[in-house]
Amino acid sequence: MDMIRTPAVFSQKKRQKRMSSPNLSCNYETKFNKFVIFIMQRKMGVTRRTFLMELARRKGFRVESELSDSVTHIVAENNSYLEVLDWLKGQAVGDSSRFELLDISWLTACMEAGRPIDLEMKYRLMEQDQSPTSNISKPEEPSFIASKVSPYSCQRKTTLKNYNKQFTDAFEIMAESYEFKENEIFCLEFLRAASVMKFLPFPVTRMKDIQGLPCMGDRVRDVIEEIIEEGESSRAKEVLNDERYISFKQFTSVFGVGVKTSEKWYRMGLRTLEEVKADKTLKLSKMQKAGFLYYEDLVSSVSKGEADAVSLIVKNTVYAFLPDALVTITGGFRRGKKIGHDIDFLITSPGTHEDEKLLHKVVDLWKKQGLLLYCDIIESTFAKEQLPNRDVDAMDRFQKCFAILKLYQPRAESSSYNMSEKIDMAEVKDWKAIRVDLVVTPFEQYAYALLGWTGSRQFGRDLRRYANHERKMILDNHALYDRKKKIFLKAGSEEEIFAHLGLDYVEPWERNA
Ligand code: DCT
Ligand code: MG
Repeated sequence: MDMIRTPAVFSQKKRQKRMSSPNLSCNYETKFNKFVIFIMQRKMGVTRRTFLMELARRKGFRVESELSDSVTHIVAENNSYLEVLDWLKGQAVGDSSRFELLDISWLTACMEAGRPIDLEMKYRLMEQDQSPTSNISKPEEPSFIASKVSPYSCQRKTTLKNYNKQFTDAFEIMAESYEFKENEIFCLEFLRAASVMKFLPFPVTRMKDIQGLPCMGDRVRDVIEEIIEEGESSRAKEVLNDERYISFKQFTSVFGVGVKTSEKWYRMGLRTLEEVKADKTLKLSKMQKAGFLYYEDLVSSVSKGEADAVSLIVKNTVYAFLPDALVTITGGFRRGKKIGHDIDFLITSPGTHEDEKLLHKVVDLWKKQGLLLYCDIIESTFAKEQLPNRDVDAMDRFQKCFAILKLYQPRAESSSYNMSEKIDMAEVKDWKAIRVDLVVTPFEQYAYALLGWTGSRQFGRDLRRYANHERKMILDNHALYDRKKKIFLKAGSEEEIFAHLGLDYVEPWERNA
């Protein structure tokens, strides 16, 4: 999680991740060379055709804009076999039998699969097909009812499969620029819209596709409309070129630097990290100093393999002091993500005693072993019977440690090196700095902590909003309180918390809202 939160909508890691800004260009590598697609514009319209061509190219298919000699597959929408033949005649095509004539459903199936799909009968346009859409189901919209989509992401099972990245990338850029302006309302509006788009089981290609969906305000619709029509959002592009945005993006990519510090630096006339580093009058916090020192390592994402390696270190160290402890990886990795910006751990123990020394013992051992590059332990401020916090972005009160660990990485094969090269190898850095969050929770609060720390942030935010507005309950990472009955609801598992809230259970990998 991020340390500096104001208005606390994006995590530090997300900022770091997005340093390699999503570009909006359109030069794609062809992955499937065996055939060449041509998409008919007739009855489809230029906008949708352009969109589909772009989408297919992005997925690695060869698509021609003109009906050239190399074309092998013709794709049509709402046209019968005879209508397509008729149209081909008009194009002065002699032998139309050299083409595969296919319905658009074949192409959308390919897009969904991300690879060519077999030319099954149901996709072929054939003579007996007199009506344009007979026998053809539209796999892109399987009984999808927009008006039934919940405005709360905790009621939308959202996996990592995102059909609408083009839209959600633009929304997240917009949201971040509003976050930098501390405009929380507009920021959340775009984050909510991005979350809804991530849930859709099909790519949006026309305005009709978003009709009836929640969280689609005018500002959001304008961006969608422009992307459908122009292939990109001029507003998102403007943001990416905006001086203030570019500076804030750099500043907040440093561990320990949030919007407030960025604002201060920007007002001082600083624009780049080089300028910040060169300014000797600035007083950097201990955290920011570590952020600059390990900058390169920390902005590069953490892989699943690295997370597993760190997990082993954390478990072994914790078990050495507390053999019956429960150590669980949370955050994005628990949701099935393959990369992250830090690794989040929850530590608890079924025993009745609470050991506030545990975290100190763990970091002391790492210090002795030379594995600890930075650490900041925050003591618990939790008091019994304290009501849950209503602020959905508030930091919880667990004892925790924000650390940077040194993870040694296996060296490349060195047997073939001669002596002088071996000496050079000794100077090669063979470790990577990794951000690790350790959170210690009392056993009876573990389920709540696990639910909160698994995220995503949007999922957690909506869960708490849902509890408050739909159930008159207050939820945070410690507890659930029923305001009407004036009681705390105990839970030993995440399933029980969903049940208390009257919600269907959502698996961790379905919480990528
Ligand atoms: N969290 C929380 N309370 C906060 C802030 C965050 O409960 N005040 C939760 C939400 C997600 C989880 O902690 C982990 O946070 P991050 O590490 O920021 O997010 P992530 O999903 O793990 O993303 P990343 O892969 O970038 O680390
Ligand atoms: Mg994380």
